[in-house]
Amino acid sequence: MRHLPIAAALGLGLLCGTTAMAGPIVGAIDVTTDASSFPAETDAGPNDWDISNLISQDSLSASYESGVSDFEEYMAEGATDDDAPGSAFGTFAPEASLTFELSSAQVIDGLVLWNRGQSEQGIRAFTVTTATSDDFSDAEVVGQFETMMPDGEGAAAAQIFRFDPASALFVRLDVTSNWGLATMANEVAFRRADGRPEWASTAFIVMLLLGLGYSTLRFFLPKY
Ligand SMILES: [Ca+2]
Repeated sequence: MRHLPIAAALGLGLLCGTTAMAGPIVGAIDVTTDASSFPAETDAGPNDWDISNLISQDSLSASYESGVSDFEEYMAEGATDDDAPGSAFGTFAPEASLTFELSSAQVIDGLVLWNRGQSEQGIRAFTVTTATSDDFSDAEVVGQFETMMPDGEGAAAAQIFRFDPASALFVRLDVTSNWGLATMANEVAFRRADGRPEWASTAFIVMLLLGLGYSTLRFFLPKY
């Protein structure tokens, strides 16, 4: 019974330590697609709808520092994308494969998508696959998702999609449908799973010390 406080402290600490894990937001260093983007000459300028616009941060209302900014803290700022010309990807292909390359192999457990705000535009359903090999020979399908229908108001809100932690140097979004007119999106970034507890680490230490202190006191107190 004397070891009960220690066990309780460890148990509670581990419980808290596993309920909330911190992790930074991570941007890709490159992105490619098998789909043809809208012809540049039909819009405001060259490469206006190029796939590289997906990782530009150009029209986000608040920028992040890849690998540094805390994902949850950044998301709490409520950054939107204003749908500005020249900062979105667009294709008429209803199905498109979007392949992102990260700066190094790392464990990720989510992504954030700023889709299109215009009605009948934007990614609808998509599958997420991760890999550490560029030929995707070790590919792992981590989830299938559907976005919210664009409200037609213009600015696009962030949509977060979480999945089980998976090793990734490459992340592929296979778009399987759009919201009617075109497959478009403003920006994509990822969430790295750092595997360290957030605020709960403080609670863990406090409970561990309390448990150890109580056990030590019990050990030296006279026993009747
Ligand atoms: Ca963009």
